[in-house]
Amino acid sequence: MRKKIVAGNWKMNNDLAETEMFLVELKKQVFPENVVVMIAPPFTSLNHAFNSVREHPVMVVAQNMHQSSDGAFTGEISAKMLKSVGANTVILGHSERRAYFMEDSAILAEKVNTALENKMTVIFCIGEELDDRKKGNHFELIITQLSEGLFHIADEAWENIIIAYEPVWAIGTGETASPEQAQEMHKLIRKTIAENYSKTIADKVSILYGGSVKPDNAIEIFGQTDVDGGLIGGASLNVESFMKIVNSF
Ligand code: G2H
Repeated sequence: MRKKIVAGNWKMNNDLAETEMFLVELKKQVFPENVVVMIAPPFTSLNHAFNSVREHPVMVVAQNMHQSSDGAFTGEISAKMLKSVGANTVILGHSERRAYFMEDSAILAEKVNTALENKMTVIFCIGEELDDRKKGNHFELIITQLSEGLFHIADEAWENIIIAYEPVWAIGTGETASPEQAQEMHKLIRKTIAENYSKTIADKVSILYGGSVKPDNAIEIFGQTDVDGGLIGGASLNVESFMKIVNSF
């Protein structure tokens, strides 16, 4: 059985007081036993969130980290720093990092290595732009992002990898991939992992869908065979809508 996961990616939202207001509400909720619930607050709220949810089945994860272990990288955060504030999981390769912060596959492969060396779990994001889909390049592009970012890792490292497929054209736009489009891509991702590693490994990897997941479309998307949950942006900022999505399996 693969893990079902719902992860809220807060992006650059919620200061410390807003984080606490959200957590006060979240901690009153009962989570389904078969779903791993994660939230990814900004760096400034990580430690507070980690301490606040200690007694609750919510994992606190980071949205990014630097590939180096330490040094003169003004404004950056290392794996060790994240772990010191309770974040043992990190989102890497989000399309916003790729697009606005020029993170290419080479940098992301380094970040993956650093995270794994530090015994962290990685939520590795991949996704095509609208133009790629229009040109029919989307399958090829996803295979390239997968292989350049991840296919150098050892078999056993896959235990610490979660994939998030996020078509860029569906992020924050209100436009969602259809359940069939999501399933088609998730199936391809799993098949590609099986071909490059093994079916056993591929069958165990959780593949999340991200891109305008909302309470009214989550059930259909999560109902697809190869969709194991979601990476949720906008709809994770409100406890009520987030919980509806958590309860959508
Ligand atoms: C995709 C997603 C969360 P949203 O980036 O990572 O955001 O749900 O707002 O499209």
